[in-house]
Amino acid sequence: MDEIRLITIAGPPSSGKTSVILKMIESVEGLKCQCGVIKFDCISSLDEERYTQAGITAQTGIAGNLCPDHYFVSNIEACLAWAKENQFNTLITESAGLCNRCAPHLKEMMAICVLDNLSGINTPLKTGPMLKLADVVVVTKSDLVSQAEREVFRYKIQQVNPKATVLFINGITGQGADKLARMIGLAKSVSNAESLKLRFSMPAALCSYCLGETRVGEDFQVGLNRKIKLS
Ligand SMILES: Nc1nc2c(ncn2[C@@H]2O[C@H](COP(=O)(O)OP(=O)(O)OP(=O)(O)O)[C@@H](O)[C@H]2O)c(=O)[nH]1
Ligand SMILES: [Zn+2]
Ligand SMILES: [Zn+2]
Repeated sequence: MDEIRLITIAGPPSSGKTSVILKMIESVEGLKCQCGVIKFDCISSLDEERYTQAGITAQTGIAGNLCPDHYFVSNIEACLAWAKENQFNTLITESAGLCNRCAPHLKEMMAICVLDNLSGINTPLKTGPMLKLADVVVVTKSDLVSQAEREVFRYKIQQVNPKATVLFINGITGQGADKLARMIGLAKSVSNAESLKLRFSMPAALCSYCLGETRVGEDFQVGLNRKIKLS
């Protein structure tokens, strides 16, 4: 059975995911023709065009009003089948990571989180399992901050995820992308989606508001909800 190296890349909007993926693919000889990228987003995305312009086969999945990671997990099997049909040996998924509580990361499969060094030093502390459970954390836009800010950011990442390898990559020049390329060379492959498991169970979201309720009062709140404690 064909094996596919599946790599999940997640990070906040505009953190530099596409830039890093493009530079990484370019730095591995022959990868361009052997890999496919699928972008998961909520509302719209122009990433597919950027990949296509770079000669990379890409697709887009728009989650609409669903959490993009819930949408991801219900579609990853079809994405693997697509990659097989195209005879790729590598499938990269790029997720918007809008809801910081979910993560598309899968057990055994290489998991990468991309964070923007400009986003504030406490961003790592506010980022959930997509950072905490990543194997590699890529920090972009460090060209725009001081050495001290780079080191503080690295320290904050390590507080949340001490095991991850932290790589500083410039998404514009590609500086540092070769290190990531070497790491993906070690990534494991999978032959079918049935054996895959999420690293983290998705948070429950099942209440009247998920089903379209717009009225605010308590009488309209059915299902899972939690009340704020005010002192
Ligand atoms: N200065 C600087 N700019 C960067 C770097 N990496 C990315 N950018 C810029 O940041 C912006 C967003 O980069 P993208 O690669 O589109 O980010 P993304 O995470 O893929 O964005 P979405 O998929 O739309 O969420 C672009 O204008 C990039 O040129 C970097 O290392 N340094
Ligand atoms: Zn992108
Ligand atoms: Zn979510």
